Amino acid sequence: MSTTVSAAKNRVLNAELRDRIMSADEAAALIRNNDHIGMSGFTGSGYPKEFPTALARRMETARAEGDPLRVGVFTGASTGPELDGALAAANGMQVRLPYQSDPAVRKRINDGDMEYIDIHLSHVAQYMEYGFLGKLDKAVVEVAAVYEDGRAIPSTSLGNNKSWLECADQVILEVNSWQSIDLEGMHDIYYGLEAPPRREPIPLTRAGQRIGSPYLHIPIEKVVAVIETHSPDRNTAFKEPDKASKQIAGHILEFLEWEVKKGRMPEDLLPLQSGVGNIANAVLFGLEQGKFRNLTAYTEVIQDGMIELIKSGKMISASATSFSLGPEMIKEVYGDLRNYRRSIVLRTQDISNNPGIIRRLGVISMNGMIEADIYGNVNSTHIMGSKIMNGIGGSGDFARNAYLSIFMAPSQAAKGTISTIVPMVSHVDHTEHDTQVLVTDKGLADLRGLSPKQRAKLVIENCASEEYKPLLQDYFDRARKPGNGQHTPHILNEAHGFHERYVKTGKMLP
Ligand code: 0RQ
Repeated sequence: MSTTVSAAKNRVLNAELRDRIMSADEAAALIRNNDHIGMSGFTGSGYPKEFPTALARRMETARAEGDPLRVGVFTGASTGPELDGALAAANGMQVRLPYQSDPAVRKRINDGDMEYIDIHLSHVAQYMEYGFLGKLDKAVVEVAAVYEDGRAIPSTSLGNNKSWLECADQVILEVNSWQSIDLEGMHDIYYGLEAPPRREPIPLTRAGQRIGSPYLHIPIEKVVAVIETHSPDRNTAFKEPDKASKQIAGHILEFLEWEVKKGRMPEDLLPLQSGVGNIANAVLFGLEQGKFRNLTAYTEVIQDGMIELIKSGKMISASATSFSLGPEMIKEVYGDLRNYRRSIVLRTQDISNNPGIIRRLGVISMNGMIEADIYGNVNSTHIMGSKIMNGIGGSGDFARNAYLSIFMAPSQAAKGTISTIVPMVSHVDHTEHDTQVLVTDKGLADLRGLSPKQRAKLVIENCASEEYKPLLQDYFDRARKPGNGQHTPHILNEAHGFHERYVKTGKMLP
């Protein structure tokens, strides 16, 4: 490379791209009704900030003029308020995939204002490439800088950016000077993933290994707009772990120690995957205080708890597709990326969440859940069977393929009006076949090698809260009455009785 970005005055070193610099409003004017747009962004990191806000403004104006402008928005995962929040407020999304966690988007979906396609994160790129998602009209991707030869230093998440750039008809770049150029060298973008039957094995055998390029290749000829921005990533702060989260973390740590003692895992464990949410973060903080050393992570997001593990030297390498840090941790980590890029590698999400690699590495997967049933089926996504919470995200990529798959939740939700252990889940994301360990604040149930009835006994005994235990036991006892199927006993007209009662009375207890 001839000029380094640090030596240059600006972040757009390619002359052709410099000629295409324009305002976010001018770029938003290039969007047509019904366009499908692939945007960067994974949690509150690396998403375009000025373009979607300008697009939302244009949508409001278009509506006032009776000329609707609505688009399909595809991303890596959830994003920030300037993207999901702004477009939902303008009711400007016809369809959204593959994951969201914004309250305004959630409301639009649950009110029926827009469609939501909730798919495994590892599937998105191939769905796009094979044409199942229709045509991709635009890619809108945030990068930290672009060199004269079209190589870009990616931003703080990679998600599906490589696929959006390859599949879209036209590309809009946000070049964000708020992002540190010390991100250069942190990413690993694998350009060797061909479609079957040409697909060769991905040559990745260690969590922290680099197998690709640190740069995204920008197709200069497709770029129709470059927007220069200086806007921060936005993630909400993690809550201090509460009592239930600490208890869950304690049960998991004790269990992992037991697995090591039994010789089923090495002393430095296996690569960790930790899901979204406060409980997952609490487990990472628990590991920081525990005795395990030389830990690695093969996961989706680098959270605060993982940074603490790296800082204390307990974690030696972490692979993910995105940072997902609270505001204080953002300041600390983004200010010291030269140091962190020695132990952190960011990949595209078809590699960070690749089922084959997860199985190969033997990942320990830990994900939050909404509810589980007595047989081990898990609902990660729906409230009372029909309202979406966030989405399946990467939980399925990891849970089915992990060496050890753990699901966790407090035993009660919504001030005790809800039991998270129920007779039959109101929606299934992870089947009983994929759930190996269930954990609540009450305890842990190791379901490996057990039949459905044996699992139910253990789940009721170890995971249910005291208030709901007798109700679950009574259901299970009556379900086993002669004449009922004795493999996975259920009383069909009562299986969702807890949920029905909650919908009618506001509590699952009679
Ligand atoms: O509601 O926010 O109004 O207080 O759900 O619950 O206990 O704070 O749990 O933040 O860990 O999130 C499953 C949603 C858990 C998350 C889920 C209510 C509860 C509260 C949140 P409030 P908590 P967490 C890879 C992994 C799917 C994606 C995934 C998730 C709110 O973990 O989205 O795993 N997982 N990705 O009160 C009704 C119940 C409830 C309930 C909890 N049974 N019924 N409401 N709540 N249980 C990473 C990525 O993919 C990026």
